[in-house]
Amino acid sequence: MAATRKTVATKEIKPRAIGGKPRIGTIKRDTTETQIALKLNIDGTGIYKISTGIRFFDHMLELFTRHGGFDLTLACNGDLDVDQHHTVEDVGIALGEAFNKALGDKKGILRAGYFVMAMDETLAVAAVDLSGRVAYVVDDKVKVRLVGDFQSELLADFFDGFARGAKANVHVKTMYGRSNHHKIEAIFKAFARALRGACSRDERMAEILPSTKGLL
Ligand SMILES: [Mn+2]
Repeated sequence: MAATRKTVATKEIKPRAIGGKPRIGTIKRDTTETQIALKLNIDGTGIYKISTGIRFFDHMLELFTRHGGFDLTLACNGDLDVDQHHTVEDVGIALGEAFNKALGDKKGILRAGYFVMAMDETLAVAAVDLSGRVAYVVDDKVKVRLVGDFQSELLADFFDGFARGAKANVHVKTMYGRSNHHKIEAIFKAFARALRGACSRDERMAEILPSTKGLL
């Protein structure tokens, strides 16, 4: 005889709104060297459409978007006939500016974040503080001039630009590794996840500025 099953009424649980509406930053930046159109949603799901003319750089920005849980639409038309410098630096600046704009007064965010990212034989760390101050340190241990089609020395210029645009402190470091592709990729993944943490909303401190200075 089959047991009679009682239907138990459960209370309807409403999904809790975590922290309000998505934070979006739109940037249009035109110079004689680069033309950039960018739309960032910090509270995204990793959706991207990215075109810089440098395929390896696109690859890095795509995985940055996915690992950060952001949404990013970015088109850059730069003077790649000169070299990649202006394109990479200006994309860094515009992306940083988009974060700064999207975060607004920075109330109720964690503000600082860090991550240690393993990628096969490579380990990279990143630390970010959305402090309102500008500084960057890049130690990538890349030994070659080109990784794919990307001029590897420009990694530092990207983070320099980002730190200026976002008014942030950004430190990224490859601890060890063999593959130069992995060294740069692990840095971008660690950076994305550190930044994701820094941008995260802190419900308990929702109305509080995460600084004793009164301004970020
Ligand atoms: Mn890769």
